Amino acid sequence: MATARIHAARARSPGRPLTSVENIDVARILGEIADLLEIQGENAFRIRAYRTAARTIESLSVSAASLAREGRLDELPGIGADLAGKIRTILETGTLPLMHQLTARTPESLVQMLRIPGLGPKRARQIYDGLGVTTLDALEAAARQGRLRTLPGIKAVTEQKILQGLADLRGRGGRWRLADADAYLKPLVAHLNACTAVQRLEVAGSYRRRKDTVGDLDILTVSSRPKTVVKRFVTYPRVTQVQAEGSTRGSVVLDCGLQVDLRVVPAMSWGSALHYFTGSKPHNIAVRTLGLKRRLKINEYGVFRGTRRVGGRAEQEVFTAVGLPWIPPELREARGEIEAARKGQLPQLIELSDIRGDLQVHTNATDGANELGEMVDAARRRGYEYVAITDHTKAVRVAGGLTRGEFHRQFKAIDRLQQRFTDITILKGAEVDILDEGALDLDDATLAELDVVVAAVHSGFKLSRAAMTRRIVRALRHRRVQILGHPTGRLIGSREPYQVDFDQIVKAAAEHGVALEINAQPERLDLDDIQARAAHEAGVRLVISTDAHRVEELRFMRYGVDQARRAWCEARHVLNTLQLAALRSALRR
Ligand code: DGT
Ligand code: CA
Ligand code: CA
Ligand code: ZN
Repeated sequence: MATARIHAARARSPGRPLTSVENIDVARILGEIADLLEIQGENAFRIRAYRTAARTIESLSVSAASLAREGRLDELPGIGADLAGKIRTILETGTLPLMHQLTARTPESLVQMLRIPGLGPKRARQIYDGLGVTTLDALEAAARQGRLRTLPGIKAVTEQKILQGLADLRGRGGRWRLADADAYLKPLVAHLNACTAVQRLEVAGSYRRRKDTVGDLDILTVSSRPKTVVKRFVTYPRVTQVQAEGSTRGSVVLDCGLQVDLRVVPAMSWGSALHYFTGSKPHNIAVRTLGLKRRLKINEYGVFRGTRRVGGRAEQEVFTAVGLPWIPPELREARGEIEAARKGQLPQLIELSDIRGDLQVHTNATDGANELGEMVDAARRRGYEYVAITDHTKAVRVAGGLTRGEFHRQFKAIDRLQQRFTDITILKGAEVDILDEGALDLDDATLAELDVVVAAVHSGFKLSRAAMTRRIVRALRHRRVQILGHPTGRLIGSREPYQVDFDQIVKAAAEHGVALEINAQPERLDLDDIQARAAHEAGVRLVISTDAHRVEELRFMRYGVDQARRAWCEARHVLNTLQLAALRSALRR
């Protein structure tokens, strides 16, 4: 979908190359090509090559453009000279001729169907050929009327899944995962900061509050030449639609579909504008109401007593005016932060630098992309004191889960590797699958040898609420389980959490001393902010883990910490802020 808009952008300004193609764009184009190839019934090898390349590029921590400049694209795993050349073309032109050829050969409705979460190319083709479905509405009607199940291999549950996928696709309501918005934002901010008229810049709104998803981006700047800044903004090469262009504000849509608002304010209004546009709206209203009690008018222009300006240059002045200390943006949701601030009881929020290790990391022994040694070395380079290797158990077949024998081989490899490193401790772990009835997918003797046992649900999402609750509580009772991984199973924008009595999970976790995970994968962020807060307020300990499946994903820790901050977490609520010895005893039950 992003690619379609990229084409539109190029059509609008022929001959002008995109100056800032991001890794995420390259990944989307490669992924879309893989899907289109699959629809065309192409060779599986070729399809896989594109799909792997897409994942590799998406999770790079450096920009593909910089690798291309250094001629180093083909050093990436799975990317040979041919793919490297294609990636260079995408970077230079924003697209690939192959993309056009494939899209031209594929009916539009099939391309649309590919966007439905959970509907793959094979099935889309089958539905298209079998029923002649040419719009998403027709697809929905066919699913509701039970006509899809007249096709071989499609059952009632498949129809339900497709309907759910359609609802998710539409109901995402145009919200963006924070990490995706980040990827689009970075080059835009660089573009603005390169303009000498921009004296100060901050991204406000839900982005600054670090919400798990954002509706749009709100950029705030200070300048004495606002028109120049607005011009710079609306002429950003990736703008496809200018919705508003005023003397001090602008509003645009980028080629990916993301909306961005810009406001330019004078330096004397910076603080009050930053506070106002950071929100949230209910928080703003509460602060403004406090102001009214002191006969102060508080708005985006400043803090006023009558017509006299009494503050607004710095954000702190807004809070000071109403007798409060500065409140971190992550807390500004009108969830008790004003009360806490008034009593001097704001939490000392956890910071990324408090994190001493990662407790859920995968390797290529299962579905990870990197070798054990690479993951450990990357964790070490982040300055961690410890890292837990937690590959899947055998029930998670799609991930190539390990048998007990394979775990023992991995333990030996860890022992050997540990001898090479004195500055990081490798913890032996597993992400043990919780089976349908709540039993664990690994024998007790092997579990007893592990330093870190993460238990998690990977199948049977459709159990009743009662059965799912029983299943998880039973797993939490197992004396070897230390952490419940991605506790609700949600995937932002594509899968709802499974039905479960969350209060019972919290109660059982507290009773048995099991920690709940904040999984930092940008599409999981599971627990979410509200659940994580409920958990630690009930005395449950948390961990923040990246669930990294490749070296570059270790950086997702940032997003996990963001959500922990939104959950009012202090370092003491999170076990992986502890030094190794303390962590070990905290994990022991
Ligand atoms: P989003 O974009 O849906 O993720 O959420 P926000 O919080 O970024 O909301 P947005 O972009 O509509 O507006 C940015 C901020 O501007 C918002 O957090 C608070 C402020 N704001 C917008 N409209 C109003 C309003 O009517 N009253 C007050 N007090 N503040 C507002
Ligand atoms: Ca916003
Ligand atoms: Ca906005
Ligand atoms: Zn998992």
